[in-house]
Amino acid sequence: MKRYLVAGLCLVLVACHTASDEFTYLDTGDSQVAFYSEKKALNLIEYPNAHSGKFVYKLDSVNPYSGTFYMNVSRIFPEKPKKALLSAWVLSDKSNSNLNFILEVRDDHFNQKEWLSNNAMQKINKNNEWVYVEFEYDLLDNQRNAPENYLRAYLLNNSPNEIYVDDVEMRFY
Ligand SMILES: [Ca+2]
Repeated sequence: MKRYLVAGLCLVLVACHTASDEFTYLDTGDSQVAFYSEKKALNLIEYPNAHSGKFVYKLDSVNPYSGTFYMNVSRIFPEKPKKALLSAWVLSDKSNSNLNFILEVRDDHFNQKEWLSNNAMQKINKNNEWVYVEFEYDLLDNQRNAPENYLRAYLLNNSPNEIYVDDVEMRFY
């Protein structure tokens, strides 16, 4: 158990170059394949019905955030990405939950330029089953893809109910 926890908490950036014009960053919560994060995630838990592997993020009122993607635009992509797609697999009681997908645009002094929030509950049509949810962001708007910018992306549970999240992915193209 402890060995798995250590592996799960070892947050290492892994980029997957899936096509000539696309970069993907995947956080399975399970091993070295995880987002870069400025701090350790305290809410990775072993879950019998994980979407992948053994670990998922448990978002509740104590730890409402998933792992955070956080990267300078100039490092994300060889050329300026035009769009970003934030996706995840979500398991919740849809009637009582409030999950948001967040993209922040920050400058090189960590000042927030934009905070973009999308409510995912309209896309979650099953109770307590894994559902795939995605939101696309236009990075050409407001010069979000300027090389000096930083992008932060994560999921935020705004309800007191437990929501489980697995395989959070940021894709740029
Ligand atoms: Ca997993």
